[in-house]
This record gives sequence, C-alpha cells and structure tokens, in this order.
Amino acid sequence: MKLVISIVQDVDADNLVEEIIKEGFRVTKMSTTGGFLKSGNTTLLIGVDDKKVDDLLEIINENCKTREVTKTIQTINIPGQAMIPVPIQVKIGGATMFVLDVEEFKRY
Ligand code: 2BA
Repeated sequence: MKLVISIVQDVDADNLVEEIIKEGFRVTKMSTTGGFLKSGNTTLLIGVDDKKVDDLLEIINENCKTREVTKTIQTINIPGQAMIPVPIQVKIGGATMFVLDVEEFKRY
C-alpha cells in the first residue's frame, strides 16, 4: 500500500475529491497554507493499493491546472532601509505529490 500526499490549489480541490471518490478511492482533505505564498491550499491524503497508484495520479493530473499568480515581495533598500514592494510572477503547479510506502494500515 502507498500513501499519496497531494498538495493542490483550493479551486481544484472540490472537483478533484469528487472524482477521486467516484473512482472508488478514499481521501482525507486538509486545509493547508503554502510556505512561500502564505496563502491557502489543500492537502489530500489518499491511501491506495500499489497497483492503483498510477490510476490515482492520472485522476489528479486531469483535474489540476497550473496557474500564474502575482506575489508582491518586499525588498530592502539598504541605505534608507525602506521596504520596496516588487511584484513577481509565480507559477503554481497543478499538484505536488509525495508517494510513500505504508508500513502498516489498520482500520477499527
Ligand atoms: P507555496 O509554498 O505557497 O508555493 C507556491 C509556488 O511558489 C510554488 O508552486 C512555486 O512555484 C513557488 N515557490 C515556492 N517556493 C519558492 C521559492 N523559494 N522561490 C521561488 N518560488 C517559489 P509549487 O511548487 O507548485 O508548490 C505549490 C505548493 O505545494 C506550495 O505552496 C507548498 O505548499 C507545496 N509544496 C511544494 N513543494 C513542496 C515540498 N518540497 N515540500 C512541501 N510542500 C511543498
């Protein structure tokens, strides 16, 4: 068994969870915050049979889109130590995934 941890954008999360459940997987949805953008994203925990991992990754791939956002970063102007806001474009991936081996799985 594997545990797939998938970090996706909030806008894709509800549709994705519906598709995952429709295809017979079980999923836990958590509200999380990206460290870089400091804005909300969604982390899904999905326990899955080894043979089904590719099917699951395909569903995630089909339901998540890459998007660009503008983030304003504050740079320091050393002489006056004033903070200067600089907008930068950031491409957020459709999904970031970790696939872990599960040592033991129990349900009571
Ligand atoms: P955030 O940390 O808010 O990052 C959002 C996007 O900002 C990233 O998209 C990436 O394009 C960019 N980014 C992140 N750190 C950066 C940096 N130090 N310099 C320049 N650009 C940077 P994704 O890579 O698609 O990541 C989306 C979200 O997935 C991340 O949100 C974070 O919550 C999670 N994530 C990505 N890689 C991770 C990892 N190795 N470990 C844990 N969480 C990760």
